[in-house]
Amino acid sequence: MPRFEYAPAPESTTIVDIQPSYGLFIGGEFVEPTDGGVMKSVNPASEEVLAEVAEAGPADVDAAVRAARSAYQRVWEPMPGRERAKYLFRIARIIAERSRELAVLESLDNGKPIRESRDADLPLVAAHFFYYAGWADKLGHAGFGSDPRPVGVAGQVIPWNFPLLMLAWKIAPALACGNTVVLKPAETTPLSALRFAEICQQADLPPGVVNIVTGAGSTGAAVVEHPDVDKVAFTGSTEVGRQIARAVAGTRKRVTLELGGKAANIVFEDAPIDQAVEGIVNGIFFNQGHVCCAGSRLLVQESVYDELLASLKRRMATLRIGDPLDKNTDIGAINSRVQLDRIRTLSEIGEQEGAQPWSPPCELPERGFWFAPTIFTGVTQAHRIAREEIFGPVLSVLTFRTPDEAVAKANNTPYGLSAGIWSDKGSRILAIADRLRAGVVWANTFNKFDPAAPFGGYKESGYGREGGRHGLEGYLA
Ligand code: TAP
Repeated sequence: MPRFEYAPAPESTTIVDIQPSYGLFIGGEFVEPTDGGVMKSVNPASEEVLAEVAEAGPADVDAAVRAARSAYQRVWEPMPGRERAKYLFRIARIIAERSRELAVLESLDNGKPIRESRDADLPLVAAHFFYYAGWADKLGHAGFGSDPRPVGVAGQVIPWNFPLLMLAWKIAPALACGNTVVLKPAETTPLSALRFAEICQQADLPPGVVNIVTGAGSTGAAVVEHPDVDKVAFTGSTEVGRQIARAVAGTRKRVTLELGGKAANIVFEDAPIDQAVEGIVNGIFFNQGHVCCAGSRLLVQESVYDELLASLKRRMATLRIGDPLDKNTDIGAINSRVQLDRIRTLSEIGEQEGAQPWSPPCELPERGFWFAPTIFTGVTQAHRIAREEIFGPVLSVLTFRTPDEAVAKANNTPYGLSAGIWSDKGSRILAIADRLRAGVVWANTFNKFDPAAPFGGYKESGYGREGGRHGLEGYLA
């Protein structure tokens, strides 16, 4: 099949003004850290330093929590929900207005393709604020009593894969319910959270309602362990989730954890194969596979295995890898060298354990962090690449013969965040979905998100739900 060559179509970066250095956002102002250090945020597609960012120490975190407590007591908790809603609507509108700038910044700092930051991340970020703005004056009708109260100060820690979207998932429901927040973005992707701080200023949000403390894991730990934090909300790895659960055990703190996943994407023989192939590609290569709910285990019914694999390989050969700011790019850069090393190590282990890797021929840029889209065949359930989260563009392919076998294999994982089912029969989809231990099950589609839909996991994928009416629960007393 002839392959189209695409002319470069780079998005301009002139819309984003990145300062050489940033302080911490505490009490409505950018301030220098008092006991912290400095770290650098790097563009993973070029390894160029984008900005220096403050690393908050315990005294800085303490100042942020104090600011949040004071704002909670003085203005935010006493404010009627309909007034809080106005601020949230204002933030949502500003995000929509500045979405191109935010999308470019997100792609620069994270490495994700502009097509995704522009068409997925940013619309969802704005939608989240709009959605929760709508709840702020209706909390008495949400099913949590006639006059539910906020919890207080929320300490929130987020990962690097969807920096601004994870911020929205955390901050929008917290504020709608009348809580104030101290949020720590990931070390490698702090810039969009700092831009969000500017948006809070632009929206005239009362000082101290939102505080952003940049830093590494120790800053996150200081937020989680601060005695005046009432609620901890964390998204990240299961390993750190465990540490956080231990840190808050025995305290009055509430906690919700959104952790890892190893989702099964199950293709039955009656599935529309071309559509399924699109869903498989979206399931594992969207955002370079840096997706907690990625469809990283493909389960194919044996009778259609050859046809599906041939079609999947043909489709993978058309994926374009490279400059995240090019509008034609499908797969961007891996977020950091550390993550690239992790993906490489697990892929090598996959080969050593006897699975066979395949990638389409593709040239990877010389600078930056890159990994070609890869599928492993000959994978068994015992292989580490079938059990552990790779968090990269690597798909493990397994087969099954009967629906029972598909369910047993899909559930054979310590995680339980998401799953996909591909079949022509609605009755089969419903019957299988009922038996899958996963928080979200997609049918004949994958990686679809909506602020009105709750999202969260079973087992080692965490507890609590974000999104929808359910997402209010963690922020109401
Ligand atoms: P983590 O290493 O867990 O980091 C997540 C956040 O926690 C980062 O901000 C990190 O700071 C901070 N952190 C690290 N150690 C900490 C500690 N001891 N106490 C408090 N905070 C600490 O995860 P990651 O590598 O950034 O993200 C990938 C993982 O997140 C994957 O496993 C993925 O599945 C999961 N994830 C889950 C979801 C949902 S919704 N379930 C969504 C996205 C990602 P640093 O950045 O400085 O390390």
